[in-house]
Amino acid sequence: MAKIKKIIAREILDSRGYPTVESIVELSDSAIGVSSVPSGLSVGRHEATELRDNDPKRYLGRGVLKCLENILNVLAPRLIGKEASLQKQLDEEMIAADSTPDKTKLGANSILSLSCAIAKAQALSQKIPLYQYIATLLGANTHEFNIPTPMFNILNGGKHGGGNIDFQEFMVVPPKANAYSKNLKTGVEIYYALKEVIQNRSAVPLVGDEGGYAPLLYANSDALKLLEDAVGKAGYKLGLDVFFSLDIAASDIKKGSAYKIKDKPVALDANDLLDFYISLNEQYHLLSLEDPFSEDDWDHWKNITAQLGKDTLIVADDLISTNKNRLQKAIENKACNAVVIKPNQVGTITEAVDTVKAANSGGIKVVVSHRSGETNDDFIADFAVGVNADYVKFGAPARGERVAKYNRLLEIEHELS
Ligand code: 2PG
Ligand code: MG
Repeated sequence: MAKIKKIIAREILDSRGYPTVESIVELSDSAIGVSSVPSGLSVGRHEATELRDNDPKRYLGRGVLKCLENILNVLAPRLIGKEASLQKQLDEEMIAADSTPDKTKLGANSILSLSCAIAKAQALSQKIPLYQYIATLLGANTHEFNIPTPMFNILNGGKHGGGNIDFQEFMVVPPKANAYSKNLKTGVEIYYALKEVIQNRSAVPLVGDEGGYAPLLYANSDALKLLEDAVGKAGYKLGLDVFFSLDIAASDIKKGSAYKIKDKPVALDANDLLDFYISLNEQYHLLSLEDPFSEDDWDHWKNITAQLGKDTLIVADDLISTNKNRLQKAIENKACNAVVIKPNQVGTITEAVDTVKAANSGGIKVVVSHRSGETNDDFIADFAVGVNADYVKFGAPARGERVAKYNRLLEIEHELS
């Protein structure tokens, strides 16, 4: 049984060049866990607080020196000397030290970097893989593991695409039945083909925040046509070898009470937008549709789940924000049938695991996700395997901070075989 001996915190950069927090936790048996936190751009209103310095003289206010102070002066003194195996108690200790409902005082970024670093150090101390340690937190079978199916975000829009088109993520998803390494190859080959499809139209294949291409297009439906061409060019069949998924991130396209999309000359109300989704779904048989409506529009979430939920995953990201209570409400209201889990939306591993438990008991599919601002930390890959997620969203299969996660899944697949 090892105790927490030493805690170090540093300000490092994420994939956007924004500062983020890295924590290093050393145990009495010399096991060390290092973890850095990601950061979202399309941030839900119900997410826990990401604390920034707001000092305009440093990094345009994006510095995280206050987080480092909170870690060293407030959290470390409460954690040092404690048993590292008591993840739940340690996370609760940090929640209590913050004492606000949204972690506004100390910052979810400060707390999560420690929560993850403790988990990594403890797994090392127990000489077990991190995914196995995560499974013990869930109270799950630690002998049977699966690699979740990847959703490859190969075309970026919305806030991640700098205004090229409205919908945020256009994803290709291979079948669940296939081995992960085979599915990775499929995603990568379609990604290569998409570059050619874009170049053949004399456009420059520049990429967005998650490494997917971000061409300037007239309509969101044009992006689906490009994807369709790429699938064919790569030698695959849509609906057989691969399926389409969308993350609309609808809170970001809502202006007042209406949604403005390039495909229509006038802004749409929620019912018209639903009709638009229904027509897209008739054409493409979408595997999943994430955040189709804004984060508090419960009525239309219920409506779309009733209408499309039988064959399509209606995935709640901003609506739930990995918050267990909001997920309970969604289950009671049948407002979704799948949920995105992002540990930094709540701020501790324990809370993220609790939301997964609620999803499992409510029959809700689990999509474990990175953020658009990432580091090379591959914690989320182990987390996804440990909680037995159905799907993972790690962006495009390109750029260092994205492939770190895809490559870690390859490593786990190899280990399990
Ligand atoms: C999303 C995420 C991750 P962000 O909306 O699902 O893909 O984006 O991290 O910017 O919130
Ligand atoms: Mg989302």
